[in-house]
Amino acid sequence: MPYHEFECSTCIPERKQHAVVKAPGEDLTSCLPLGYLNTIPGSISERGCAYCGAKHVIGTPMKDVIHISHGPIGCTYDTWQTKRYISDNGNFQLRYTFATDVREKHIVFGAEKLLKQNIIEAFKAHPDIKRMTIYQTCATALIGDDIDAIAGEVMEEMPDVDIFVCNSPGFAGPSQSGGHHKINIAWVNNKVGTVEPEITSDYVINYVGEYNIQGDQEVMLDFFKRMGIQVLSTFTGNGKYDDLRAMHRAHLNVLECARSAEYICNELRVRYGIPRLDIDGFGFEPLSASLRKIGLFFGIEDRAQAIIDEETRKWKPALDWYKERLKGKKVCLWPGGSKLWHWANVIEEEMGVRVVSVYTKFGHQGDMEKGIARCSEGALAIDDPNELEGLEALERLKPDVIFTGKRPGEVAKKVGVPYLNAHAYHNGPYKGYEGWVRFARDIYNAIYSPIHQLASLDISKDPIPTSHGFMTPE
Ligand code: CFM
Repeated sequence: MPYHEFECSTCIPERKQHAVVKAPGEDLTSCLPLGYLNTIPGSISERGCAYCGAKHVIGTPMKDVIHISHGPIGCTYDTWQTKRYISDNGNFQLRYTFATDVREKHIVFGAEKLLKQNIIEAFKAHPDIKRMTIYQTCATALIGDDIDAIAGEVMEEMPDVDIFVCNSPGFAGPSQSGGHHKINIAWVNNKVGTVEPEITSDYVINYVGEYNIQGDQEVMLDFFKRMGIQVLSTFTGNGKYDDLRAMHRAHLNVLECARSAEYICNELRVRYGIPRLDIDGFGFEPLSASLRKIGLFFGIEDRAQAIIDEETRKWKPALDWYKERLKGKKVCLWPGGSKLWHWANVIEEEMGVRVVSVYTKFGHQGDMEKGIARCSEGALAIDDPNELEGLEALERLKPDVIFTGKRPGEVAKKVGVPYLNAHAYHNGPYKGYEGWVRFARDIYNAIYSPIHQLASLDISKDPIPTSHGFMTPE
């Protein structure tokens, strides 16, 4: 698997080891792109920071909580509402964002007083909400504010509230992945085991690493409910703060995104002996295998099989209709983390598209290894890409569609490549059988929409289609 050097990055020679082309019969152990290292100076990375990974990926999906950033207002405001992790309490966690608005004078004199004032003010403004998370940022980490001490003071003064502190400033890791780790461990250290749940079933799970993007989690919970499983907590999509304090009583941790949440599962195994079962809600086959595995664990395989049969019968014909029309279409699969391996081979197998490139912004080597293993020969794999490399890859590969985030997605549109939002989805949920068909329909619509032919027209030269045929410019 030879390294791939981008022309635009020849001035940053270290970048060469961060991209590879999968060669015939290659051995993954001998040549993987480097990954999960600090971004190379000079390369304008598309990564998020460790604060963002802790707060916006994992903390904020919790729904009955005031989430405060202790720092300059930009940290929270500029990252607000870019996600679609919905909840069933009117989306409290998405509607409001809170920051202590640290200014220069606080940097000089300290911002602990300001923090305490803000905590009390926020609880007073929302008297129904009794739970809070507080996030350190680079600025308040550097001046050394003791957030834990302030939270402790407030909890003493207001005995009906509970506060969780996450000390994961932006610089606490090479990317958002560092923040995932920090908040996983802080939660298990400080909150798990502080509430005792009511157990109502013989089959009790935590559903971990699932963030309810456009309702993904609701689809999966419906399957678990039909199997008679009690879901004690959801980490953290649509998650209730107090349910998540009771994670220690589950019989099994069912883990979706291993990149962001394997840490807490591993700790729960060590500390409470709860086994970890990795599953995959995307794609008919991976989802069916996952439901079977959970059924097998509890000895209720027949219940899983009944769901698989019913759902497959209902949705497979629609999926096949799209597969027929998507066959051979070239795709760049450029998400942030684990979706490169969750999706790589199953979209080829079940939708007929061909993955010509995968990338990850913050995946570890293991994510890249799994992603590349699931790609066909010739696929270009890139670690922590920059915008110019993305453009060069699009030029070289000429994909029919790319699955990525908003920022690279808008860039792709400008060069005439349709994009699907791999993070927040276009018309999700994408999990579950029906969701997978919805994903196929979004791909179909992205590729075949006539808007792309119109967008690539040069109206000064090309004939313009109108309702009565083509009009040629003068
Ligand atoms: Fe896991 Fe995620 Fe992802 Fe992730 Fe993300 Fe995301 Fe993603 Mo955006 S937790 S690693 S940090 S599956 S926010 S819900 S879509 S980059 S591939």
